[in-house]
Amino acid sequence: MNLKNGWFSEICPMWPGVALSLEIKETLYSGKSKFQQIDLYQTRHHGKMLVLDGIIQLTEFDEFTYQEMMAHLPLFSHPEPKNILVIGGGDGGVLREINRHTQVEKIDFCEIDEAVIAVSKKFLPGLACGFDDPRVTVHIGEGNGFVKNKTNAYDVIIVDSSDPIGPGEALFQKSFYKGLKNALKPCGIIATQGESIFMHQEWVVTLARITRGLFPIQAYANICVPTYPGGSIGICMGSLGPELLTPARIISQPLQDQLKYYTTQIHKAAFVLPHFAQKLMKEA
Ligand code: SPM
Repeated sequence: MNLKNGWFSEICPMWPGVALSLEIKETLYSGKSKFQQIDLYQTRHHGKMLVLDGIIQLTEFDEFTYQEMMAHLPLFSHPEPKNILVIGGGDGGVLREINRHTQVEKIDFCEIDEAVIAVSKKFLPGLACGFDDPRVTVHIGEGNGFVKNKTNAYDVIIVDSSDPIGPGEALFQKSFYKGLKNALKPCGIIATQGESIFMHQEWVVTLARITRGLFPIQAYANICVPTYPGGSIGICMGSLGPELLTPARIISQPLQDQLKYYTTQIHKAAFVLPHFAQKLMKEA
């Protein structure tokens, strides 16, 4: 049980010996879907918090950092992103960010667990606000199977997965990445949840190896997320054409005014890694 004396503690074998605890005011929802345990808490100091199988997916306090970077890094790296696929991220936060791009024409959104979408629509309207955009088509099902049937279809694919335990596991396999590559148009870009350079070096290396084996351009970007273990998480990116380290397009002022984290400078800075992480990437 990770709820005790009014505190939620995130305890997971993927980051042994450390637990992030947040003070809880109220449990707003707790239920088991076909795939996982879903809990939605009102915390005392970090807004609402979505937890899947005991692992923090987001808090309203800092969700913008992850959602903005997962969406805007790949979209601004691409010169003309029109067709987008999102796998996972049933809370809708990444979708909210993609929808801000007016040149995007079509978004396929594939989520395995429709209960996550339903709970998010009910309790996190600030995140799950983009599902009704006419450009969005929601597909309920497994991401791996979905991409297998797609060829030459997308400019950008974003995989907003949970960790590689439970329903997210299949999204960390080489066969899945092969499917992503095949589903991309010739100059396409992928961005996937890339785990933490502090807490999950094996996964960071595994993903770097997989993407390097498949894509001519590969990079890892680091994002600050105070409520994820170690305080940061990465984005593993692969490109069939466009450079990733500097944006292909400069953000307009009206769009910049809507954002809290992403800027052109942050885009470039996210790829500048500490020395140990640079070495890790070199060895990968
Ligand atoms: N749209 C937000 C969904 C979050 N998806 C990523 C969640 C990762 C949770 N674990 C972070 C711990 C680092 N392994």
